[in-house]
Amino acid sequence: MIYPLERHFRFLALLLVAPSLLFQAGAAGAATLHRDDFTPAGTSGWGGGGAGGQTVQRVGTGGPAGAGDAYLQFQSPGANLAVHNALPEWTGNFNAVSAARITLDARNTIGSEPIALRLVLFGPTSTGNRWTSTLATTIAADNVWRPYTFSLAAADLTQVLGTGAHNELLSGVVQVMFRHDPDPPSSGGEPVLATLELDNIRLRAARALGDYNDDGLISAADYSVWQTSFGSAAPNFADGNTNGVVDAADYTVWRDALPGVPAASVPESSALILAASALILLGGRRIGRIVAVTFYDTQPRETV
Ligand SMILES: [Ca+2]
Ligand SMILES: [Ca+2]
Ligand SMILES: [Ca+2]
Repeated sequence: MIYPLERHFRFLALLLVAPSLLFQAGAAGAATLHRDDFTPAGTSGWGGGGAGGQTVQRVGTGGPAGAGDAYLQFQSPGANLAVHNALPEWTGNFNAVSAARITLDARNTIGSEPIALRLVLFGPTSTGNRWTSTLATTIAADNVWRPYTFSLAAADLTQVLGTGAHNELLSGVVQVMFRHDPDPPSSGGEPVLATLELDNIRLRAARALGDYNDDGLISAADYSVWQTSFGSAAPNFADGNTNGVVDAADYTVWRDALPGVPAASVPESSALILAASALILLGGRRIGRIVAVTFYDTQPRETV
C-alpha cells in the first residue's frame, strides 16, 4: 500500500528525476507495418477512377507537412467515392503481422459535400467476406488536414457481404478500401460530390503502452506528452492506465515501457522518498509549498 504522503513524494521525485531517465530512453520496434506517404511517383497502388468521372492522382505538394509533401487526391463529381489498394503491401494475412488499425491523414476540400468515410476490408474471394467500419468518420469540407484511425477489430467492423468469420477476413485480406458510405453501413457505398485527399496511410499494430505520441517509439517525446497532458480527463493517449485521467500512474506506465533501462536505474518508492526528502531539506519552505500544492492537486484525481 502506498500512503498518501509517500505517493505525493513519489510523484514529485518522478518529476525531478525524469530528465535523467530521458537520456536512457531508446527506440522500441516501429509499429508501422506499411506506410504510403506518396513520396514516390504514382499513386502507390491506390486506384478508384471510374465511369462516373472519378479521378485518382498524386499531388506533389501541400500535404500535411506543407510544401513539398506529396499526397493522394481522389475527386468524385457526384459518383461513388471509393479508393482502394490490392498490392501485396495491403493484402494477405493481417493477423500474422499483428495489424490492428489503419491510420491516415485526410482532408476534404472546400466546396465538397461532407464525406462519411469507412474502411472496407475484402476477405477471401471464396467466401466473399466483406466488412466495413460500423461507424463512419465524418471528414468536414473545411480544407484542414487531420489524423484519423480506422480499427480492424471485430468490435468496430460490420459484415456487409459474404460469409466467414472476422478471423478469416484478417487472415486473407485481398483488398483494402476507403469509401464514402453514410449510415447505415453498406456493401456498396453511395455517390458524393467531393475531393478526398489522403496521406501517410499506415497499416499499424496496436499502440504500445507508454507510446503517448503514437509514433511507434517509447521515448522522451512521450514523457513530454504526459507532462503537458497531466490532469486532463479528456480522451488522451497519455492516460496509459486508462482510468480516465492523466495522472502519476501514467508516468509509471511510460517508465516501465522504456526499453533498455536497467531496473537499478529506475527510481522506486524508497529511493524517491529519500530524494524528495533531501530536496525539501535543501530547499526549505519554498519546496515544501510545492509539495503541498502537488499533493492536493493530484490526490483527488487519483481516486477517480
Ligand atoms: Ca506525403
Ligand atoms: Ca512515442
Ligand atoms: Ca491515468
